Amino acid sequence: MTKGSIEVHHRVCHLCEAMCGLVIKTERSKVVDIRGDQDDPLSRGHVCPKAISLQDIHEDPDRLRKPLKRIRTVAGEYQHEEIEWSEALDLAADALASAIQQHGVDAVGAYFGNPSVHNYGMLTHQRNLFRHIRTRNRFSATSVDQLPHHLVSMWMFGHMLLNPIPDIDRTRYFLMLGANPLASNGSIWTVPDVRRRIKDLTARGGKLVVIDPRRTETAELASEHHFIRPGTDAAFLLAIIHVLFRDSLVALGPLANFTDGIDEVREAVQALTPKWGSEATGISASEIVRIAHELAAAEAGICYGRMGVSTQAYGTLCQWAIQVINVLTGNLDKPGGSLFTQPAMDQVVNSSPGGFARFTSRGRGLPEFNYELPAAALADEIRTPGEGQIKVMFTGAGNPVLSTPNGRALDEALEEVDFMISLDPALNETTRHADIILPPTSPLEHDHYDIAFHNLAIRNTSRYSPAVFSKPEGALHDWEIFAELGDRLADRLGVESVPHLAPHKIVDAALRNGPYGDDSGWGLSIDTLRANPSGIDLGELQPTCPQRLQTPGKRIALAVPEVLADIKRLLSDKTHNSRGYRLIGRRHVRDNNSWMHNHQRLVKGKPRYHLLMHPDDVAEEGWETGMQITISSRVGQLSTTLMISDEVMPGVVSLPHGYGHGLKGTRSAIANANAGVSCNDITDEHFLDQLSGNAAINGVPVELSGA
Ligand SMILES: Nc1nc2c(c(=O)[nH]1)N[C@H]1C(S)=C(S)[C@@H](COP(=O)(O)OP(=O)(O)OC[C@H]3O[C@@H](n4cnc5c(=O)[nH]c(N)nc54)[C@H](O)[C@@H]3O)O[C@H]1N2
Ligand SMILES: Nc1nc2c(c(=O)[nH]1)N[C@H]1C(S)=C(S)[C@@H](COP(=O)(O)OP(=O)(O)OC[C@H]3O[C@@H](n4cnc5c(=O)[nH]c(N)nc54)[C@H](O)[C@@H]3O)O[C@H]1N2
Ligand code: SF4
Ligand SMILES: [Mo]
Repeated sequence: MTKGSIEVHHRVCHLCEAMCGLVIKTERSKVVDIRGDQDDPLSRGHVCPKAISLQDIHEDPDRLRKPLKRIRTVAGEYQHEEIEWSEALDLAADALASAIQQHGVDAVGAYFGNPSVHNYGMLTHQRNLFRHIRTRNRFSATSVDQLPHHLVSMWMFGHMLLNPIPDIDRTRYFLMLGANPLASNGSIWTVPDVRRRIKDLTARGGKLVVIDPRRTETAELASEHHFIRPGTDAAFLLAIIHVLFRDSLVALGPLANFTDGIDEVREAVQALTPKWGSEATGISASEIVRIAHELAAAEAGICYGRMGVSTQAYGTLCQWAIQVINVLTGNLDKPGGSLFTQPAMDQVVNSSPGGFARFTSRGRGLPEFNYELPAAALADEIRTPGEGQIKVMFTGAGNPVLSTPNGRALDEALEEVDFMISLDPALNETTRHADIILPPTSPLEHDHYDIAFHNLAIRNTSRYSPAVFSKPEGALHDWEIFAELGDRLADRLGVESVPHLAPHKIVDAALRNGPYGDDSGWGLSIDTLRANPSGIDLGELQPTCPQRLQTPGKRIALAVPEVLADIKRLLSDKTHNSRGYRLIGRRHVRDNNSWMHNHQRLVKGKPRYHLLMHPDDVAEEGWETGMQITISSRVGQLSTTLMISDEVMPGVVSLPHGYGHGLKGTRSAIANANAGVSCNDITDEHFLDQLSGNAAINGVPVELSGA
């Protein structure tokens, strides 16, 4: 559509999981306005302050437009300089081929970061390269994040991507642990405009109960907030399950026809009384009993937990207990409870169900999940000599130096690989180690279909976004870089390459073959979506079980042996509930992990990377706001500014992640001027959810000194 010289584009925001619809106005090659798309059936006009930064990302003078090669200067220092695409791709392919020919495919390590799931070309075309590199040394941000969700879904429902989604718009009672959607805009739960949805919930007489060691923005809006000692949620949840059995509140409804393992679960929680739960968590036994009763009595209720409960020492046990509670109260697969989506491009049908512990890491014997090893083992796998050692490292859309535990050790290890390739638009803390950086087009220069997050949304919708700007001369999209590199590697290895089908063609085929495709009344395709630029509403979530279950016999498996064994680990763990300061993270609505600190409109205002500490603790230590505090853990220490806040509970300190910029050789002027410290310099790569190998970046034991 053209109005004078102003062009109007419809676009989905890909920055977080909320998938807000946008209307972007441009004049020639400039963005002149970005606002919410009122006609988007999911986001209904909502945006957060990050939406406008799509313009800043596009215009960022530090964003790489051409490949960089790292060279050593006469002074012995490293620096990056621009080279042509063909040279960069050849150098990268040479390094990969020679590592594979000399040492085998495991000599290539790969780490994929969070934005790789928000960029559909990265999802569709990774295999153009990695089908030639079936390495065991694959890592991703999943294992510093949602791995327990996938594992539990695989075990209980038969597919790692069959994640139940909280039906907030129809619920009466919402028990939320370790999530702060007011800042994060929802996770494993695509829920744009969550503030209004929470307000609507309480306005219709429903309740939101938040369990969090910090009184977050979400807790402020909740009907109730309870502090919990970090890392002890499993005890709270298991005690709730105990009460459901003890007080005869178990009522599965229709789920009873296809659920197994209830007796084993009853048996496993028999001794886990509210009193026991209370000792660990700090939440009183009577409150635990009351919450269990209220959830069970609600006409429709939800138990949901996110980052704060998956990235802790019992993350998998927590996510399992959450789903068990939803099943035992009859709230799974029920409107107003938690439901499975029926997306137009169904990842449950289109991808592998997942697998666990088919091999382990060489260094510490940590289990793979879905052919990925835990990110906490990456530095080990670079450093441990012998067969399978990583010689060439590939990173795509990730910044593990700032985002994975003991990032400093990884920062050092990355200097030890023979060659490193990064697919990334930024010269940052991680990519500064790369010999070759391959920068893709900006988000506004490529089209988008959200392959991942329609699968997790509170409503079934479908939306395609054409590119806002055409691709600059010579530039390549992420998917084209994978395809080009894949071809070159295939050539060097003497194997066949894969055809390059543009991502929208792959999506078109999936849509037309999907549940709303050619064989349905919807006739969904890229063409129908082009004709409906604000997206198409496919309706609210519906009960889908048992048909949607992917387990043998289409049954829900409650008694997961690995998890039941983990309850015993919890019971014998003397450190689980030990006193001393515990470190937790926090998110701010204007941050996005480590990578959006180079945009003035997002970083303006007071610095956001100070340490929060409760007034009683500060008084006891004899400290005051503004002091420099040294925080130490098993792996290292850092210093930052103290801020008194009764938002955090006594015994808990909070630092956000994703800061710690300003390292030598990086190129991000604004971020480097607001560098902050990286809390992952003190999170511990040995402090894990031992069952899954997921990093425990919350509840890390730390010591403080005011020197
Ligand atoms: N202590 C602590 N640590 C944490 C967390 C925490 O809460 N506390 N959170 C964890 C979580 S949930 C996550 S997901 C991870 C995130 O960890 P990562 O994914 O490793 O890190 P990001 O900061 O998201 O880095 C994203 C990178 O992708 C690049 N990028 C952005 N868009 C594109 C694109 O379209 N194409 C390409 N090729 N590159 C792109 C950016 O330039 C940047 O380098 O951090 C984890 N680490
Ligand atoms: N603005 C913004 N939005 C984002 C991101 C971002 O960096 N910034 N990152 C995106 C990503 S990659 C993800 S994965 C999602 C994450 O989405 P969320 O999980 O909703 O985000 P967090 O704010 O990390 O919420 C975790 C909460 O857990 C609490 N917590 C910490 N330890 C414990 C504990 O032991 N028990 C309990 N009960 N709570 C605990 C923390 O205080 C925090 O409030 O957000 C996404 N959206
Ligand atoms: S909440 Fe903000 S960052 Fe997330 S999709 Fe919406 S506008 Fe984008
Ligand atoms: Mo994440």
